[in-house]
Amino acid sequence: MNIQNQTITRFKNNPILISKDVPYPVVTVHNAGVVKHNDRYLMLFRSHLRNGRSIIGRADSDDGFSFSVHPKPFLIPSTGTVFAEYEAFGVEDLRICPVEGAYLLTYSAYSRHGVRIALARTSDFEKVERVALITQADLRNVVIFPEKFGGRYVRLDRPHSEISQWSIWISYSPDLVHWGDSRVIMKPVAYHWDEMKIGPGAPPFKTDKGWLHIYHGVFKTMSGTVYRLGAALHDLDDPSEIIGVSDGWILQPEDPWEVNGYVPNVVFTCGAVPEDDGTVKIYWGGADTVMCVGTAVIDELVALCLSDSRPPL
Ligand code: BMA
Repeated sequence: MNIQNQTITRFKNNPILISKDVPYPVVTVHNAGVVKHNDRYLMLFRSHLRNGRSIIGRADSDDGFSFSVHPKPFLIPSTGTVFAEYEAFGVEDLRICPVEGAYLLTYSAYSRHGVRIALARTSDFEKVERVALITQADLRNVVIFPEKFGGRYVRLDRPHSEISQWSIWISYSPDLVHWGDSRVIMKPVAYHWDEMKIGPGAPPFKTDKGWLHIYHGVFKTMSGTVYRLGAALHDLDDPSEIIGVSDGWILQPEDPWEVNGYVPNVVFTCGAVPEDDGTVKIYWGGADTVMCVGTAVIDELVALCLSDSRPPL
């Protein structure tokens, strides 16, 4: 059942990855970053362990739909380093940001001190180097733009506040370690599908009309929250300027493995891969339990942002 015009075409064999595909014991496979590297699709997915804490695994694919999982986890909480204190409760929701010929990995580091973002770097998905903890708590969902602007790296992030709804902010850095000039650029809209909170989703990618950002939005109902996906278009030269935001969601939980699972009624993205043919593969976790993929026409997503825009703030 699809109750709106189909913006994203779900892959017919969803879900594409489940816990049984993983050769070590995990209970979920979800919220994965995905990138195309040397003509192969690289997926870094989150899994809950039976103790409720998360680690990151790796899966590879030739076509972006059929993935095989590596025998060992890709990233587990650090021990014996400055990161250890802040990753003790697990590592979650990793994004793969292609920047300057390498991949910047941003992930949520959970500990008794709250959740903050750690940054790691890899060039080959074999060797991973942790760079820095780049936020304080509580802050998650950081995606870094593929290009620098005015000589600075730029990220979207999502601090948490009791006063204002969870909103999307932008921050700048000369060196990837020190971030500042932060300001809010997009907020939830009252009595709208994303009225409870919004947050960065997949790292933004370039289109003719602007940087396209697939984000998540949350709505609170009498029987819990619903996580959906939306699209926002940022100015090519100044990504702090949002040109348009699709008024409606582009994906909502509908398949049984999105409606029911570890956390019901969730579609949550950490990765999208634009293709040369003008389509984009969007990857999402279903109900915090499985991984799914769908395709969309990039021009159609852009048109939704431009023709049917709601105010960003
Ligand atoms: C958010 C994050 C995501 C998760 C979502 C739905 O707050 O924790 O990792 O997918 O909730 O449970």
